[in-house]
Amino acid sequence: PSILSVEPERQVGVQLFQWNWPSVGRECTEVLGPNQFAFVLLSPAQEHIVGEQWWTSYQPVSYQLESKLGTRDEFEEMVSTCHEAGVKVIADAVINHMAGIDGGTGVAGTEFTHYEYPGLYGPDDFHTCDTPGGDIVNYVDQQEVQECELSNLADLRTGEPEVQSTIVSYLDDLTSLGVDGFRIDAAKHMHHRDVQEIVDQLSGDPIIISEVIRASSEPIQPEDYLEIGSVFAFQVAKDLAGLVPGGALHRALDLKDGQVPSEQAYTFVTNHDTERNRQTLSYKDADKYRVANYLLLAQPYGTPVLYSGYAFTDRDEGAPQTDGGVDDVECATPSDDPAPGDWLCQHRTDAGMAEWVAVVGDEPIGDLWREGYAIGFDRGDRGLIVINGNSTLDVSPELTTSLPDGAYCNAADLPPSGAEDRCADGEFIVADGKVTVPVSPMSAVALHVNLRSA
Ligand code: LM2
Ligand code: CA
Repeated sequence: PSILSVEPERQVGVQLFQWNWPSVGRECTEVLGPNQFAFVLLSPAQEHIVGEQWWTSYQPVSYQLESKLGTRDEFEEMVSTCHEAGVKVIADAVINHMAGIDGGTGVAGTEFTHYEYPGLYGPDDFHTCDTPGGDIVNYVDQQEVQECELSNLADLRTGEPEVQSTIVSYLDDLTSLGVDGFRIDAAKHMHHRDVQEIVDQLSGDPIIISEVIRASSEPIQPEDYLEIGSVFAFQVAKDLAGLVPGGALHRALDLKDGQVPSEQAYTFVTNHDTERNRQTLSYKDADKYRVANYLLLAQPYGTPVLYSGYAFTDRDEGAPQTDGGVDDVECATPSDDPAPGDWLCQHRTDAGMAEWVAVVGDEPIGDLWREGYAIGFDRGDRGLIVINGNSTLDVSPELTTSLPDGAYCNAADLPPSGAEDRCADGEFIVADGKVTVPVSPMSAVALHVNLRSA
C-alpha cells in the first residue's frame, strides 16, 4: 500500500528547566530534533547571584553569559547543535530587574551591591518606591506593579533610553550567538510601552513571548502585550488543572474561549513557577498530569510548550549541582514516586506526540466521540486521538474516521528516541473509514498518517 506522508510542521516546544547547556545540546540531537520538536525554552543564561536555590537564575548581576548552566562557549555550541537538529532556541530574558540581595560577588566574579552593577547600572537606573520595603503590594495599581520591586528585586527604569540600550545590547549579544527568540520574564512588571520600545530596537526579528499572568481583577492584561508578540496562556494551564480531575475532558475544546488569538498563545500544563505554587497540575499529579498533556497536545489552540524539570520536596531546592554548576542531565526511569533531585524528563514521554502535533498541523477537530471521562476525535484526515480520563475503566470505541485505510501505530506511547520498534503497542487497523481503539485508564492512543506499520 502507498504510504501517505506529510511534511511535518514542527510546533511543540519544551521548557528544559535548569538544564545545563551541554545537556540541552545533547537533547536537541538525540530527542528533540528526531521527534519534530520546534524549540527549546532555556533557563536564564546571564551571570547571577551565588546560591544552591534554582531561583538564583532570576537574580542577574551582569550580562556575561557565565552561569551555573554553563559558559558562553558552551552556550554558543549548544545553539548551533540545536540548530543542526532543526530545533530553535528561546532564551529566558530577565530584564525587569537585577538582584534582590544587598550585595556580593556573582558566579562569574562580578562584585555588586543591590543598586550598583559595574559597567551596567547605577542607583539612578532603578525605580524607587514608597511602599513598605519598596515592594509591590497592591496588584490593582498598575504603576505600583510596574515601578515597585517584585520581592525586593532591584527594579530597572525600563522606560529610560540608557537602560533600554543596555538591555538591547545584552539581548543582541544572545541573538549574535544564534538565539531565535526570548521569553520576557516578568513582562507584567514592565509597562508594555517599555517592552515594545526595547523589542523595536533589537537586531533581527526574534520571537517574543511575554510572561503576563492573567488575573481577571488586575488592570494589566495579556492583551496589552499582543502588539509586541506572543504571550504565555496561563489561563489554559489553570483550566486544565480543573477539568482533568473532574473528568470533563471534552471541555479541553473550549480552552481557547476568552483567550488571546491562537497564533499568539503559548500554552502549557505547567511551568517552573506553577508546579511550585500548585496552581497547575505537575509531575506530582502523576497520571492526571499525563492526561492533561495529552489534552494540551490534542486540541489545536496555541503553541504547546511541554515541561521538563526535576523532582523536589522544598520549593527552593536547586537542581543537582557540583561546585556551583548544575550537573549534566541524566533522565531517571519514569516513576510516579521519584526521589528528590531526579531529572524527570517528562517531555520524553510525549516525544511521539510532538510528532503527532507536527503531522496534524492546523487540521480541524472532527466529530467528537465522548463516553464517561473519555473523548476521541480526528484531526482532519491526518490524525486521530482517543484520551481515556477514567481512572479504572478501559474504553474501546469503534470510531468513524477520515484517516486513510491502513495499519497504524500508537504515537502517544513511543519510546522517545532510537526506537527500533515503533509499534510496540500493536496495530490499529483503519478499514472503510472505521477503527476500533482500545485505550486503558488514564492514557491515550494517537494515530497519524506518518506512523503506519505497513
Ligand atoms: C518570574 N517571572 O515573572 C519567574 O518566572 C519567577 O520564577 C521569578 O521568581 C520571578 N519572576 C522573578 O524573576 C523566582 C522565585 C522567587 C525568587 C525570585 C528571585 O519564585 O522565590 O525570590 O525568583 O530569585 C527569592 C526569594 C525571595 C526574595 C528574593 C530576592 O524567594 O524571598 O525576596 O529572592 O532576594 C526577598
Ligand atoms: Ca518594573
